[in-house]
Amino acid sequence: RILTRKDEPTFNFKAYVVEKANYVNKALDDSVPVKNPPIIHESMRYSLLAGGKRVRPMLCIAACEAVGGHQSAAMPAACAVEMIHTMTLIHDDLPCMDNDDLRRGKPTNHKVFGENVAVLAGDALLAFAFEFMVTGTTGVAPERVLAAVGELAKSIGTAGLVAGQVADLTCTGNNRNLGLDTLEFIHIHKTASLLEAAVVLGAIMGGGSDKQVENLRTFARNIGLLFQVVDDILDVTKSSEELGKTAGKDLATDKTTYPKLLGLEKAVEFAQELNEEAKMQLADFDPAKVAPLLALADYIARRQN
Ligand code: GRG
Repeated sequence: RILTRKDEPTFNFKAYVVEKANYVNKALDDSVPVKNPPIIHESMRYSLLAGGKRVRPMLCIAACEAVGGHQSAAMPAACAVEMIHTMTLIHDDLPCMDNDDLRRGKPTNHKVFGENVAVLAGDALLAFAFEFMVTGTTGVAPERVLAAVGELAKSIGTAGLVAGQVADLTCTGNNRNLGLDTLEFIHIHKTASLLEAAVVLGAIMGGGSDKQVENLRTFARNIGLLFQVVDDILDVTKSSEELGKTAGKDLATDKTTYPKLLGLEKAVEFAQELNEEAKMQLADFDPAKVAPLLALADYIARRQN
C-alpha cells in the first residue's frame, strides 16, 4: 500500500526542469549578444544555444537552493559552467581531437565557422565564463566569489578536465584495453570534475557551510561518475536496440567501457550504488530543499540520451 499524506508537498520534477531550463536559456541568450566582430559572437552563440540538456546549470541552481540560497545568486555561475562545458565540446569536436562532424544533431562548430574561428570561440567562451561569473554575481560575499573562481579554474585544468582529456587521448590508438582504474581516472576528470564544480559553485554562492559544500562535493563526484557509467550502459543498450542484437556497438569495438569491463549487469549495479552513495550525502539537509537534487540524480541514473 502506498501511503500518501495530503499535506505533503510533492515535487514536480518536470515543471522544475522546464522552469530552470527556460531561465538558464534566457540568461545564456542575453549573455553573448552579437557585436563586433560578428563572426566570433555568432560562433559562440551557435554552440551555446544549440540545445544542450543544461544538466550542469540545473545542478548549480539546485545546489544553491539546497543550502537555502536564491537561484539568482547562482545564475552567473550556472551560466559560466555551461559556457565552459560548451567550449570543451567545441574543442573536443575539432579535427585534432575527436574530429566530429555532428553535435546534438547539427554540424559541429568548426564545420560551420572553420577551425580557426572554432578554436577562438572556445577560447572566448572560456575567458568570458570567468568574466561573466565575476561581474554578474551580486549579493554574494567577495570571498565566496573568489573561492568559486578557484574551484572552477581547478576543475578544468590539469587536476580536472584537461587531465581526463589528455589521458583519454593518449590511450586512443595505443592500448584501448584500459583497466578499471584508468577508466575511472578518465571519467572522474573528464566528466565528473565539471559536474562537481557546478554543484560546489552553487553551494558556495548559495551561502552553504563548509560541511554542506563538502557533502555536496561528494554527492556531485558520485553522480558525475554515474553520468558516465549510464552513458556507457546506454551505448550498449541503445546500439543493441538499433542492431536488434544482444551485443551492442560497445562490445563490438575496442572502446573500453564499464559494461565491457564489468559486464552489463554489474555495470547497472555499480550505477545504482553510485546513486545511493550520492543520495546518502544529502541525509542532513532539509528534505524539501534537496528534492530537486535528488530528482536530478535519479534523472541522471535513468536518462535515455
Ligand atoms: C577546459 C581548457 C579546457 C579544455 C578542454 C576538449 C577538452 C579539454 C575536454 C573534453 C571534455 C569532454 C568533451 C568531456 C565529455 C563531457 C560530456 C559527458 C559531454 C556530454 O554532456 P551532456 O550529455 O551534453 O550534458 P549536452 O549536449 O546535453 O550539453
